Amino acid sequence: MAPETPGQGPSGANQSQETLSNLLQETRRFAPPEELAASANVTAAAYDEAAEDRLAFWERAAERLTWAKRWDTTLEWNPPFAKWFLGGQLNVAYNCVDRHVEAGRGDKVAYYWEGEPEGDTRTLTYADLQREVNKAANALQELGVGKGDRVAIYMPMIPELPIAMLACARIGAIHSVVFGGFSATALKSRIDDADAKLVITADGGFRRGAPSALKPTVDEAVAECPGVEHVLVVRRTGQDVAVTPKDIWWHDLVDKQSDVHAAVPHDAEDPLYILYTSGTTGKPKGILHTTGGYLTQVAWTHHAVFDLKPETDIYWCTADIGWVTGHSYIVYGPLANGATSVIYEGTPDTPHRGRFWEIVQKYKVTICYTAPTAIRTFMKWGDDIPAKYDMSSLRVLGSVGEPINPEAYVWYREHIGGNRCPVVDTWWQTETGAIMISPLPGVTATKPGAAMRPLPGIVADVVDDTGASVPNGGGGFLVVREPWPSMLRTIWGDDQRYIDTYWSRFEGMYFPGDGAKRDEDGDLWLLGRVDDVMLVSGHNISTTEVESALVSHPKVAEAAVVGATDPVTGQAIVAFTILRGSAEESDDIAAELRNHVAKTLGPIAKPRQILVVPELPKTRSGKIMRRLLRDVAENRSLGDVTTLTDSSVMKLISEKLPTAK
Ligand code: 6R9
Repeated sequence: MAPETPGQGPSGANQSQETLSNLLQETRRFAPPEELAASANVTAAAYDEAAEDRLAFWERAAERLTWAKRWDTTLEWNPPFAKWFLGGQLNVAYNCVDRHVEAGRGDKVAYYWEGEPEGDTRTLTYADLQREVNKAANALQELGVGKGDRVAIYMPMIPELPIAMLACARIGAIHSVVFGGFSATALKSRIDDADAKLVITADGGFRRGAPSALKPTVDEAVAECPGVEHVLVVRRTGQDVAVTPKDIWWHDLVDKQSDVHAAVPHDAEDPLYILYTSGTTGKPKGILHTTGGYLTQVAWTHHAVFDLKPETDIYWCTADIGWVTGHSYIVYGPLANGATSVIYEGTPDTPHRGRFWEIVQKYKVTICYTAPTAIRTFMKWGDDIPAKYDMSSLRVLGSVGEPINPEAYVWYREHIGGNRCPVVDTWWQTETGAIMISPLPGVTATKPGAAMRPLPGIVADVVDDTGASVPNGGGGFLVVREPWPSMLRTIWGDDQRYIDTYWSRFEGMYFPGDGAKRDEDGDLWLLGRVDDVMLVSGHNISTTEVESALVSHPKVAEAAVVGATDPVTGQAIVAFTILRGSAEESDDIAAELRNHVAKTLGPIAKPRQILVVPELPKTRSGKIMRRLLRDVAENRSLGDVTTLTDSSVMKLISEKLPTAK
């Protein structure tokens, strides 16, 4: 989630190095496996090279791409507006598809697509992808879509989704992918804001074993968007759909097109896409990414952070393409690197709770990139489920989306990675476009729960509320001090909001809205959104640390912690916990967990109240919505719940709280 009003949370403004908790003692270390380190794509030298000459480092990363015209200026920086590789020209789709075919790798698989219904699969080689993207690009042009036009894409996780994105990129149209779980209102506001002239969708997708319609939502949204000229519809589920005069079937239009299409080069700073952040309040922010710098950093980070060996690796990122993780690490990064990826349409529990591990076994996945929310769910379901599958192919594991609790990290390492695979905890945002802070799997001795160091070429820091760097052992606000190639260029149509949201809290620094601490070794630990920090008896305590302490108890799978107003302490800690599969709820569990937190973190962090709940409220991208839990804990009526995955969860939780009605 993106910062709405950074530093304006209940205690965010007070957060500083003196008062931020620095309580969690984590001593486990995991050195990189020797074999991986010996043949790693990127070694420790990269840090020195980038430190010596950052721009030269990014130039070398850009040289991994194929440019139609080399740039003249590596970086033009008029703070806070950056232009990278100015004067350079390239085509993103050519880089992601054609150049691999031209290099004789047309028969290499780009995507193994696994539909949710078992046995419903497709395999697309790079040559297949080239034909499909070309046909789609020709179709878009037949519909009058041209360079700079906006195309809204609202689709399930089917191959036509990346194909549609690449077709836009090829012709220079700007795509705006809207996650398929969003409502008609959310879709409409995004179509409106971007002023899209085309919407690409499907009749529906499969969700938890049944077809789930998308088209009616599009109809409802488009009815109020007069600027939309056409709706291009993929037939996926075959369910009955109403047909409006704007509708065109994908198979009627795209299938008949020529599979040849000349990719014209675009300027490095031409827009590639808009992606709206899942902001919880206010108008969604259209994060704008451009062409050359974005592709440079997503491709390099995918190569470096996952140690991707395109010839032998089978890479699987479990995110939805509707989020930035899917844009950068299912579509653009992996394809630019010529990777073979798995795309899975469905949910992890359909038709059974071992589906993910069955997919790993089936495709012999070597690199798996998923989110803490999923990992904690798997912990809750029990160790015996992954144990049934052969996952010996795995060699690198990644995590993204939220701070990963050390215990979840260790569980992931052990039960999924067989204690053999490095786990890379990757910090970044929709706004940053690509990974910013992460271990390198062949270099870094990792600490569970720490994102460790800014990647080579990234200058991040932790500062106090005056903007001064904190020393080792201190905590405060995460900032980025220098522009980076894949940074957002602005908020679509609103430069002022871009300045206000990200560049106004600290002079000359990008403020992502997250708290962090730098440990005694100088390694970084992300502490969640500063708006979530709690102020208890004058101490700033991060929700992340208390949650991690709770998850370190063998009976707890997942925890969410909030600060509720308290007459004595200012705020008091209220914890919502989900127990592991095998743990029984008992009367004394609350006391046991409170004591466990006090023992692990110190008495100041002891929750006032602990509730065992069946579920936690999550955004559609899987992040815990603490704001709603604060409402429950403070006995208020709930705020905006429209971004919740499942609004019935809040009722279940309220019922558990003795003081809440
Ligand atoms: C990629 C993505 C961004 C926010 C970010 C932060 C949280 C993401 C994290 C992490 C701790 C990590 N976040 N990765 N926090 N450790 N490894 O998730 O983008 O949806 O824009 O969310 O997610 O709070 O500011 P986005």
